[in-house]
Amino acid sequence: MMASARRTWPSVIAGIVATLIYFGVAELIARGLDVASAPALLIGQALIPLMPTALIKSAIAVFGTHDKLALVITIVAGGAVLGAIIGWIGARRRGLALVLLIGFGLLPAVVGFSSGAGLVATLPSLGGIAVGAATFLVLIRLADAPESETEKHDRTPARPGRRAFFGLAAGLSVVGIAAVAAGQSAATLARSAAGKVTKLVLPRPATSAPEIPAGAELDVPGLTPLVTESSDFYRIDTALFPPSIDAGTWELRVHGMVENEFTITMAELLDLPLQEHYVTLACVSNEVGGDLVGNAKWLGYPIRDLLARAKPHAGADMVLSGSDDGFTASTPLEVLTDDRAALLAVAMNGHALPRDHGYPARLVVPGLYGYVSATKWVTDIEVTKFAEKEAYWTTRGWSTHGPVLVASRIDVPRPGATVKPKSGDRVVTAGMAWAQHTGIEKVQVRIDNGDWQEAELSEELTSDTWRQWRCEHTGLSADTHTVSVRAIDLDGNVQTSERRPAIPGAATGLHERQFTVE
Ligand SMILES: Nc1nc2c(c(=O)[nH]1)N[C@H]1C(S)=C(S)[C@@H](COP(=O)(O)O)O[C@H]1N2
Ligand SMILES: [Mo]
Repeated sequence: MMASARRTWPSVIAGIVATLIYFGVAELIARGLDVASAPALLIGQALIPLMPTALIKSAIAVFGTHDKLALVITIVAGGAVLGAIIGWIGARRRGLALVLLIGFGLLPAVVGFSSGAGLVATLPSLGGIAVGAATFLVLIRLADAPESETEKHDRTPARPGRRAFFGLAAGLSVVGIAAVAAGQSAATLARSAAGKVTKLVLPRPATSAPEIPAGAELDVPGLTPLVTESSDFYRIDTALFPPSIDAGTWELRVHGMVENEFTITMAELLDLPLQEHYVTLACVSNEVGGDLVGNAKWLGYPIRDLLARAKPHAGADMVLSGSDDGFTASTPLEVLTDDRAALLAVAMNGHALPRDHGYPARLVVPGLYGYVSATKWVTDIEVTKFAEKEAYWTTRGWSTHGPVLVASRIDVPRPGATVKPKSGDRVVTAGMAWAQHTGIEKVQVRIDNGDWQEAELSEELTSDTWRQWRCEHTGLSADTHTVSVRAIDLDGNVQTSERRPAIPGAATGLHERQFTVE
């Protein structure tokens, strides 16, 4: 049986309003119960694993870096579109529409529950479903009512039922959106309040980082600074909101295949001799030329010494570190026990870790991508075997071992820039190169298809940090040119020009940029 347009539109509108009420009610319940399961965000989480694997990490990068408000708006708007479709179906098959409303409404409950938040995480969605489905039915009934009345009696032009329908639909939409907005603002306030608990008083480092030599920074306008400000440091989080942990109650448990299991509190950790190291951290999903890489001064306790206290059993070959948000990373045990500056860090650039970067404690391991080493909000260290346990990204198609590949990037000139040659006909190109824990041997730059030319390198801070490069070019025609760059590490690995996507083990290829000489 075909439904008429007169019945389709009210049903579509009822679907949209029911969805907004769903989000609104669920949001208020989430705030009331103080569970971190804002349904709109749980849906974001739910969608991530449904995306093609190659997209997942870039999606995470986008969610992690951009305003969460935009995400909430996108998801509520997307939900409303889905609600409209369900409403359209409902004009024909009301029962099916209800099943779909309930089914989609349950998604966040499933995500919340399976992320280990417990049954309480399902309550916001269940409440939202109940009120949302009731809204849908009431609106449909209201839309239906006047039609049958006008059919019974004369064709009266006044349709009080219709007016009531639109009035109620508009009113409830406003209520739903306002509830989401109120819930989100309350959550934001609660989070910033929670961030103010127990401020860490940092001890003086037992071993300080080296002074930055004058030659470690080249003077080129537009070139990335050697040390990245914490507020400019890239962010990758699988959790849409960073957990807020009180340093006063934080504990790290070290266990698994060890002789001596123990837990350590923040007070105990801060009492240990802490070391300060500059380490450049990079994300495996960084595109060629991308900016998911940064360099900071970290203060922390060597993981090697923590593990020495735990005494790993022979046969163990991996450390699975886990955090409060369900993220895990698998790091080769040998990397954590050799002499590199792998740290359980409590400070970044001289201050307690910002919440986004792992407050109150995180791991930082030179030479490995973040996803296999740099667990933020770390609370658990389990000594185990690669054959027995798998980490968060590894179960999603990324390689188990994540050593950093030699890489380089062009910062200057900006893409598509028009360049006026300096004194004489000199054009300057500049950028960054990194091969953490191996070190950069040289950087070579090429204009169009010319010969590779050796760039000037900034003085190395340590082999764990990136270096700046700068190159001068003369005799370039007043035309558009392409500059490319490649780095060679101290083991003699030449950065490959072969283009490969980021999954499973980092993108390769050379960074190129076009500019015009005036
Ligand atoms: N708990 C937790 N730790 C995490 C992640 C995460 O999503 N959750 N992302 C990892 C990834 S993929 C990277 S690249 C680094 C990024 O650290 P940053 O956000 O401080 O730059 O953190 C790692 N540690
Ligand atoms: Mo990453």
